[in-house]
Amino acid sequence: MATATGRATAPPDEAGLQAHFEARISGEQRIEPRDWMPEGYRKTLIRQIAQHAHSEIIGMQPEGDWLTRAPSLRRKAILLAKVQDEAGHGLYLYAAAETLGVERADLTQRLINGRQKYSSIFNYPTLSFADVGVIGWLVDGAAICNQVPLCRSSYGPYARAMVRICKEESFHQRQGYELLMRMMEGTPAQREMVQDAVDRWWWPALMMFGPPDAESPNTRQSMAWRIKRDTNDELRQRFVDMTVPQARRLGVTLPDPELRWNAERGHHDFGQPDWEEFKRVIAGDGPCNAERIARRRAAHDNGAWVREAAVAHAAKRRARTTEEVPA
Ligand code: FAQ
Repeated sequence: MATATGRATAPPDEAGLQAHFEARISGEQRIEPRDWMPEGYRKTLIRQIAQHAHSEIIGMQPEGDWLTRAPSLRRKAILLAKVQDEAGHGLYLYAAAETLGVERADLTQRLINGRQKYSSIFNYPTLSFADVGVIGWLVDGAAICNQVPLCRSSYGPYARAMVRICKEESFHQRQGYELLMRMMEGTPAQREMVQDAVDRWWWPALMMFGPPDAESPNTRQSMAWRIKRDTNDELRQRFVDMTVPQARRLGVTLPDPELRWNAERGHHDFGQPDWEEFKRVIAGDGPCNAERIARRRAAHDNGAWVREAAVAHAAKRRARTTEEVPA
């Protein structure tokens, strides 16, 4: 390394790099792909971003199941656009993960082989069209609550991907809420469908934020590195506070007898999800885990010819460009 005076200096040692990294984090400066970073930081980011990307892709399935059964052309077009957006989110996130030195193909293998997780929420079935609305309202609502702070995550490519994703998730949430408003203006049977969907999705939506802080092995370090900006419990509380007035306006009951306003805390008190169920679902034993992974594996296998064709096409273009360059 050379100084302004042209005198050579020794490259910084590990302790110097670590100190520089920490100063950037505490100064709210972004870490970029070519910056030095501790191995644990890189691994944590790969784990979280890959899990997030897998969630977006697997998350296409529960709503995708209703594409052929949407009740009108308008609802079908909206749902199709939303499901396609989720594919796009997956791609931004895989691209962000690749800046950390992993390959998307490898991450996909890890998902299919069960070595990497995806969000617990997508292991529940969509039993009626009201589920499409409730996924938009509650699942995208929880996703926004969790992801808006990630726009300030310390890793540049992740934070920038999140900005775009959050804008689209916000549209998703509104379309879900609007769908439910329309159903609630409909027949008693439609209102019952909405309430039934809320009853089934409420607790799994609360689980999306992860285990309670006291049982979250990653939160403390991820907060110190400013990958995460809030704890799991803080975000869960924010989501409950945000959702209660929306439920009231919609005319549905949230299925929690302990849910009430606590004036002293300035927040709602609420009950705990069944954390044993959460553990089972993330260990692979939820209602739809096997089905979701089998479908993902089949899609991957069926798409092999597309990947091979794309590689062959790229090689052909490269060869043509090389031929065109004068010697
Ligand atoms: N499901 O120590 P923590 C969406 C795992 S996208 C499965 O608290 P951390 C859009 C966790 O990985 C939804 N596993 O972990 C959409 C860790 O396991 P590991 C996805 C979970 O990372 C809408 C262990 O438990 N969003 O919905 C879950 O600090 C509609 C211990 O947990 C993101 O991924 C869970 N719910 O905090 C798409 C957001 N919770 O890896 C389609 C980014 C925890 O050590 C339709 N991620 N685990 O073996 C995050 O914010 C964090 O990773 C948390 C977990 C908050 C999810």
